[in-house]
Amino acid sequence: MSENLPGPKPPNYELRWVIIGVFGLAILLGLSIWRLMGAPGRIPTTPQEASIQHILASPMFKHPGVVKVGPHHYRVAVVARQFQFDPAKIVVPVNARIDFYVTSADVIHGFELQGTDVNVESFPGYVAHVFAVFRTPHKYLTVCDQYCGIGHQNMIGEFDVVAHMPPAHPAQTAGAMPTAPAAFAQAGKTVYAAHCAACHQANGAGLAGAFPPLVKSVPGYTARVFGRTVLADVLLYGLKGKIVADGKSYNGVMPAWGGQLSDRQIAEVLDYVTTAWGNGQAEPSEFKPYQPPEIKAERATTMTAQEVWQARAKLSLGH
Ligand code: HEC
Ligand SMILES: [Cu+2]
Repeated sequence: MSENLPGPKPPNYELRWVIIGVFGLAILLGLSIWRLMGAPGRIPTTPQEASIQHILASPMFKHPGVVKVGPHHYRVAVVARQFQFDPAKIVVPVNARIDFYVTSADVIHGFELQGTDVNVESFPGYVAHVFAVFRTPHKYLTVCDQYCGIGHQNMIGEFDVVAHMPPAHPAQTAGAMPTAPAAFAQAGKTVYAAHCAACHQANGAGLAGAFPPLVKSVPGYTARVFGRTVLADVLLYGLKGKIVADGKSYNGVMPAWGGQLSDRQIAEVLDYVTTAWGNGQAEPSEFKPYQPPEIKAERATTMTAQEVWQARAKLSLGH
């Protein structure tokens, strides 16, 4: 009753709201710090760093630069790092489709071709993709438009669109990789019969519910940007986790073969499964057979069968 009467307010009337306000702020601040400090759902740092290494070790980014992938079609792979672009100078021809793939080796950078619409953010652990066609010869600057540290202003590269490409350096054409003799796939057939057919069957059709088919599903890997590497990982390190292949679910364990088979045998069996049973026709046109050095390099990235499963999940093949 007495509170509704006019008259002097109790002495701490305003202070009450100050205290409630300060407490509210403290709770909000505490909650945000708690989230940043490792509460569930925080931005993962370790797995992401692992995938930076994985991306940088992949065939596309191991030797970044320009690769001709078809008539009037080029692929440009760029690695941004503090404080430069690799490669610093890029040359492409006019009237060709240019696919840019940009990744970052350390912090967030940008890749902007000044005066054009080509402008992507490059996050460590991710690959940005954009394509463009340039109609007239011109020299552009490539700049990093995300402040990335003290040397940020030095992150400038050159991008030249020329009327005629200079003769390609051998390492700059997709065909530069040594082509496997047909003998590779042939030898792979023997490896397959000895080590794989028991589960995946001689005709590659697998056994519904137990062993996934390799028909159709293998070209799904090689058609994706990092699929080629992940397919080699499946062989070297195995695969464990729920997957969907050709519309059916599997949740088994693919044994790791890295310990039993040599680099050459793994390249051989991969060259067999990527070409047998009509898979060859489904491969992308720039597909090149596996060779032992690629397998050898992939052995350097030690993975578990679960990690391979995670890498496969990123390809959106079905899981
Ligand atoms: C003991 C049985 C077994 C053997 C032997 C075996 N695999 Fe597998 N493989 C599996 C299983 C099970 C899976 C699915 C794993 C899962 O569910 O995560 C699989 C998955 C795969 C995949 C991925 C398929 C997809 O759709 O993602 C490939 C490729 C593959 N195996 C190739 C081979 C090759 C090549 C060999 C021989 C060197 C081989 N496998 C030997 C059981 C086997
Ligand atoms: Cu930068």
